[in-house]
Amino acid sequence: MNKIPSPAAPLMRSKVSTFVDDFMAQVEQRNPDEPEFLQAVREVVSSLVVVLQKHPEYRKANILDRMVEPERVIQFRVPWMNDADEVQVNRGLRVEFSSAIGPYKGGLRFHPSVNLSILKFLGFEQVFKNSLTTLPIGGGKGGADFDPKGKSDNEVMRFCQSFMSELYRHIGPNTDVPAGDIGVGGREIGYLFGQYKRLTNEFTGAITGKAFKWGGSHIRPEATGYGMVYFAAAMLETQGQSLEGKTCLVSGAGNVAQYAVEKISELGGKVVTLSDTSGLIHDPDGISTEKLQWVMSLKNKRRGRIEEYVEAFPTAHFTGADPTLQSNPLWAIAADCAFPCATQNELNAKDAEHLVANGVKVVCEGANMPTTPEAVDHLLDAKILYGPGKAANAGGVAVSALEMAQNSMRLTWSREEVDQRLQEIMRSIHDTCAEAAETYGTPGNYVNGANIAGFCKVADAMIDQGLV
Ligand code: NDP
Ligand code: 2IT
Repeated sequence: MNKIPSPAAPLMRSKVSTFVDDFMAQVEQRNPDEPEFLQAVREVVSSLVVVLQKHPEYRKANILDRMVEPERVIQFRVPWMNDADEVQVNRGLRVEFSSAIGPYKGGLRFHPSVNLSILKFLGFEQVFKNSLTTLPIGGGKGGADFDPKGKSDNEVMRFCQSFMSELYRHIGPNTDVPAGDIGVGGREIGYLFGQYKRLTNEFTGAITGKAFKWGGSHIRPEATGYGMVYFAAAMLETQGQSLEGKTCLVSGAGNVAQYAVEKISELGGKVVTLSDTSGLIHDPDGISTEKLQWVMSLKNKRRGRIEEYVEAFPTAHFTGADPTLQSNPLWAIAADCAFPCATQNELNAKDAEHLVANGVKVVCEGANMPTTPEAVDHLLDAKILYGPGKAANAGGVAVSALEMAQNSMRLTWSREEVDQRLQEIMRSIHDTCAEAAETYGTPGNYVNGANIAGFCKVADAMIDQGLV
């Protein structure tokens, strides 16, 4: 355990960073080659020094060292046959990070980039996020380095069935409850649940994101995007503002981005961008309801590229993705609000400079850790309203927990009821983060607020439950 700066001493920036550096040196030594995980841990630990100073009980129980170690990591082989009758092998993983406040809960990601570092960063973030939701869920994350892009429905089904043939023994409605994430949407959840049910001979809420007709919850598909917009609206409200009339940038074109566009438009904002791995579209007229329906059909049914948008709507422009560029042209478009909804580290320091120079008021994260640490510092220094993903995108997992509750009761709530609960939860997360930031001396800093409030609940539960 590292030495925390004494509570009696004034909390100098240099002492904080010495503690963080020493702590991170240990974490790095134990987890080499896990840059995303180390990035996520560093951010959280940097927020927590003030809490550890005030709470000797957390130091005595060595909570921080315990929290950065997942309770369990499962890795398995996923063999499957493609349409050409060729044997394929992928790697499956489930990181069961913390069950301090409830069953492990978090999504599955199918993407070629998936590895232990990425799933540990996502699982670690999930612990704090789930704690903030007010609901009894622990944290986990899983997935595979499988790329659903370009695969037939039958190939995706065979992959999902093979993946679940191992995962089923580790999950359950009171143990670990997976859901979707990048590359895992309604189609994949259907195949995964079908195989789970077949193997266990039980119809239970062991997976969320199910279709409404067979055990899902209203508003779960919408929840992450809607929740993020509710969070942004709450941040704006603290400055007497709203989304009405605001020009907004949204990145991504998947589940989170789509419903972010829908809710921003409903609240009077104008979304002018979307993107995918092929590049970005800029539609200065705004993405109307009709255009959004077209994007949903493109992405969720035809599974095409965002580039096709400009053929359907010629007033828009397409810019192809260029990995040699040092910044993303999407974030250089002048706007009032920015909503990164694609993937981690998609908004860097240069991008943040562009946003600030263009007078952005809000940056609110639908994706997990989309903003690099340098970019976050830049936004905070510029006093931009910045909503970190673990708070702002918690609406998805919150409605997953409401799906679990409905499954346990064998009842379903109406759209209105679930949306009402989602709005209350996002409001509560916002207020909790704002209060924690204020209590610990950094008013308006939602990063510190989210990390501190998320941490304290889990830490208290760990102390109550003893050394397990
Ligand atoms: P989807 O798979 O539905 O969509 C992801 C979108 O981001 C796609 O447009 C995809 O492009 C793009 N994208 C993915 N990876 C990259 C990359 N490396 N570079 C550029 N673009 C990329 O995923 P979701 O919308 O569900 O997830 C988006 C983000 O939101 C993720 O960070 C996820 O962890 C987070 N999140 C999701 C929640 C949920 O409920 N689904 C809840 C909370 C957070 P393409 O179409 O070309 O693949
Ligand atoms: O990152 C996330 O919060 C999700 N992908 C949703 C997890 C869930 O269990 O609904």
